[in-house]
Amino acid sequence: MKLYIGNKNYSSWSMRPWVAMTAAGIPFEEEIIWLDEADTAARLDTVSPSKKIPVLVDENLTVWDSLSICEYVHEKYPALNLWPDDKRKRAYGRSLAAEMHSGFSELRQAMNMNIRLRLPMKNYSNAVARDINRIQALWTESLQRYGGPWLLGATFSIADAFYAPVVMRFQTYSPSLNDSASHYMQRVIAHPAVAAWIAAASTEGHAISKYDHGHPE
Ligand SMILES: N[C@@H](CCC(=O)N[C@@H](CS)C(=O)NCC(=O)O)C(=O)O
Repeated sequence: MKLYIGNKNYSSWSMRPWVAMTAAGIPFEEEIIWLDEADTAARLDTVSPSKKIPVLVDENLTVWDSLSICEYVHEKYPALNLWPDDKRKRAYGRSLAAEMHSGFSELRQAMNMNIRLRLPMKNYSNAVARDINRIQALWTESLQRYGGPWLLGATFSIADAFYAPVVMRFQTYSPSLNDSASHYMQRVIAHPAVAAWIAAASTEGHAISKYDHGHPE
């Protein structure tokens, strides 16, 4: 399988399946399509039906969109527990991932992912504060419900992979968080799959200057 991704420093959507697959030990090749460069559109055109990454190619099958890629690899490797066996726990985990996938647009705009940047943000809108509070509440509730250290308990799942880019954003912009959320963040940052992504992001170059001084919108 080959996973096409964007810059590790900026591409929050790419981070999700890459981290989920790496954490589960699924073998895959990766190819980076550098964003915001002269040939980006042409390269996206050749691999991605949606002209966006991430895209997974498995022989003659193309799977696009971060969530469907994670669901596909979970079905291909069910024994790796990217989702839990228990149907109710799995439904809860899918709710976490779906809420991230379709929500938090205020936070995503105001705090774009830029792993190399440190820019503590003193003021943000009420809408961004609501997103931060909601994420903090759902982390805290999940950790209490399943006992941690990950959102669904003992195994790092697709739900954790979906929130890993939020952890990167919180690391950059430093909103104040409760202890449970802060400790969860530290565990995510230290997870070997996330640490490998961060290390690559730190040295990959290909800076996009409009994103390198904070939030663009
Ligand atoms: N909902 C999609 C979003 C994918 C997306 O927006 N990808 C961005 C990069 S993070 C992209 O490919 N942008 C193309 C471009 O900037 O030219 C997913 O979950 O995969």
